[in-house]
Amino acid sequence: MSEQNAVLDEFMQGLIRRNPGEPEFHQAVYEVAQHIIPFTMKHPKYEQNQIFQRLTEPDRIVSFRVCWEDDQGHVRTQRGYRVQHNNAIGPYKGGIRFHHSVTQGILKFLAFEQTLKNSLTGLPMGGGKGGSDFNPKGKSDREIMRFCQAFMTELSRHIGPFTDVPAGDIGVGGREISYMFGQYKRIRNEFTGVLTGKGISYGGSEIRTEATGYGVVYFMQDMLATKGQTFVGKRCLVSGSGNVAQYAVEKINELGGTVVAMSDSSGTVYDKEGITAEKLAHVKHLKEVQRARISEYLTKYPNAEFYEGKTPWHIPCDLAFPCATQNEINGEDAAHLVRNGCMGVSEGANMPSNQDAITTFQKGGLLYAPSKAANAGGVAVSGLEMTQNSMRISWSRDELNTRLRNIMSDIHSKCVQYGKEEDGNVDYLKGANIAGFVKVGEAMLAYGVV
Ligand code: NDP
Ligand code: 2IT
Repeated sequence: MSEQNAVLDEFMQGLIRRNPGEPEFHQAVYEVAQHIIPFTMKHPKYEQNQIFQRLTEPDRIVSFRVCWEDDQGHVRTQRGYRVQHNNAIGPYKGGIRFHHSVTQGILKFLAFEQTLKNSLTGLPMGGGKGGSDFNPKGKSDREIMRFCQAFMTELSRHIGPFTDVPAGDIGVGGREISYMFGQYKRIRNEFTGVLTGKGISYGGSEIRTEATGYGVVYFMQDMLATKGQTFVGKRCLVSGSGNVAQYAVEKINELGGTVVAMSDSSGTVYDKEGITAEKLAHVKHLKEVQRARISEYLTKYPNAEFYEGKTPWHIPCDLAFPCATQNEINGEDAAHLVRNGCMGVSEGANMPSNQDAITTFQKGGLLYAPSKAANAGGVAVSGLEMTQNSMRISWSRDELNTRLRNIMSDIHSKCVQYGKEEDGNVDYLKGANIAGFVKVGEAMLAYGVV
């Protein structure tokens, strides 16, 4: 074993021992450590000051009970969390997830990734993540409101516009942010930019809703340009049908690509004629208004097919956009994509590809954009929402879209700067990890031992 591998191995063994039962956190740290450990061995100031070790230990984690009453008058109890991971370069910033699968380990992986992602945006934001094991599926609007209010009643004592600024994630969209913002305002008697993703008329930003999905596609556009290619005529798979997926599809269509699949946790819709703007409007209605399953797509468009319980990755495509959840692409799925001629993957979801899948993409020579780079557009526009709130102004859609486009290109350039290999290929994962780490690491060094 090389010295680097021995150090990496020892580091990971210690991390796993200190964080038992948190496989997603181990996976996220390994993905970064494989590049940062060798990097810090070449730059001893980071190693001597234990910068990476410190970066893998969250600043703090709060967990709290959330009690609420359902429509039948039954008392329900959930667990809420906020992982305040690192505030070296700005207030903690990151989404809130409501999903039955939420655990402390999942939020630790997300908060760790968020710290590096936020660093890549170039904006002054630290990393955090929160959420609850509350399952929003099948809940009435009033139940959602009561849960959001109960959750914020407790969370409000830990956040603030200069401390920690949460936003949306899985199960938390405009509706939930509004209920939480309303409750914060009521408890604190302050109208302040404490959450992002707010409605436009009460402190929200244009383009925030679209930003993650658009950014994922802009990043792919930049990767394709390095090969002299564009979206025109490319067949694309998009998993998920929530916020990120919807706006990824919208932008792919605008750039001349054809999306042939979308999905949710019940299965995949395959529409070989393409999910056009008109069909996408129907998906948005199904998901945002009716809160229905994706299989309902076939009621209006019977020429499509529905694969129950399946992900989209067996369908032939040129480009793939995982926009649902972590570990939704395994090694076998990745092998299908490579065999079927897929040339690029841009990750909308956080850590959607497992380690086997990433190895398969990289060996297959695909353009592979890891989530911390590709989906950073969402939090970037959240950062711009914070700026607008502080300045008490609102920028136009065009202004914000231009800023988002430039931020995604800057992130692409940073990945190339730190990830270009001797053969000319770009290892975007390595580039994103090192570029994200260096900015946070320099700030931590400046603060001394804290
Ligand atoms: P939404 O709640 O709007 O949509 C989530 C979508 O993913 C739904 O279609 C959902 O299906 C599907 N999904 C969720 N969990 C699973 C699962 N376990 N198996 C299969 N499908 C699943 O969330 P977002 O679109 O906001 O988030 C999607 C991903 O993007 C997440 O990984 C999130 O962390 C990431 N992300 C989000 C950002 C944002 O700005 N919102 C920013 C950056 C990253 P179903 O309805 O059936 O559960
Ligand atoms: O994973 C993410 O980057 C988000 N869920 C968005 C976070 C934010 O603060 O906008």
